[in-house]
Amino acid sequence: MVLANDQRAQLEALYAEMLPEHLTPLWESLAELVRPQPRSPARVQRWSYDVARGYLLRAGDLISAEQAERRVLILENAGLAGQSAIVPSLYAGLQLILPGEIAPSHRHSQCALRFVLEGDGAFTALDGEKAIMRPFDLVLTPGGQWHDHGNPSDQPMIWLDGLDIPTVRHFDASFAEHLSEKAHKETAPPGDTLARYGHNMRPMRGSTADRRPVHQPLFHYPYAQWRPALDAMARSAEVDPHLGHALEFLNPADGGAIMPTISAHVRLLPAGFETRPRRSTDGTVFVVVEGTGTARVEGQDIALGPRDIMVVPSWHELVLLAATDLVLFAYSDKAAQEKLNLYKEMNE
Ligand code: 1HN
Repeated sequence: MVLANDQRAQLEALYAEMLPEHLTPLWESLAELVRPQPRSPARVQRWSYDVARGYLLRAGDLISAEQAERRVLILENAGLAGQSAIVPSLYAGLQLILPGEIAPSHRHSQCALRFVLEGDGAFTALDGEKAIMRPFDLVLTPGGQWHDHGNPSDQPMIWLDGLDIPTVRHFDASFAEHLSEKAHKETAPPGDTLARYGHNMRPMRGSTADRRPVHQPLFHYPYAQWRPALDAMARSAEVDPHLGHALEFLNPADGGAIMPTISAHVRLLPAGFETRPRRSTDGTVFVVVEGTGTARVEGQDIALGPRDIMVVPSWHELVLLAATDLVLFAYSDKAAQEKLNLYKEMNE
């Protein structure tokens, strides 16, 4: 805006007078408020699993899971300091549960996913039904459902938590409560829901509607199912130039994203493959499941190794280069953006 000196002075005087009335001029901030394209405050970042794990295990010596309620190190984006956010809409954390520990039952408005990184045999119980967690399993705890965790195995268990905390905060819509008992009473044998809804089938009679919400029955997507599916796809399908071989996790109730605010997928990039450049409005959290490679984000190279975690904010150009076969898990707020008609991508 080009303004004459005296006009500027008079406007500044006006702003100063209005300020106590909580009135501010749109014309001074319009260009900043309505951007021609996204300019995320979030930064591109990678967390080395080994470094984060070291700190998490040290926290494990100092505070119990029960004391902490959830023993988690937040992966906080440097561009969003103090917001407990990895991208403006989403949260990420690394949770540790040691042998014999429990994390008590609670429920809240926020939706969560767990992606197992280490250990075998701990569980998440959802409304009293356990999902036994194995490496690289995806487990959901959708909003409003009671959940507790326990580790009856003899190994530490570490998983990535992905939640829509900043989204719920944005809408000022957070409710939470604790169960009076530490663990929910068992309502079904482990794996019951997976057997009924995890194979493109659903019960004809003996509906679980009294126990599982009809709109969101399935909450366990085992590695033992998704990994062979990805392999079969890689053997038979032509590789997508932007994504590699990619499969999205679905809610069997409606064929849509796993939860109302969060989408998740896995992909396999064959050794030597380099993706075409792509950008999308859903800032995305990636986890390396296996292999090594490089992420080139806006021309900046980030080395990727097993279990590393990387965030690529909205509208950053991403090229992935696979040194070996590279398998990635990813989650984003695409599900929420599509509902709001905001989602866009650009594939070069
Ligand atoms: C939560 O419920 C869990 O259940 C983990 O494991 C992390 C962070 C904020 C709010 C709720 C869990 C969380 C959380």
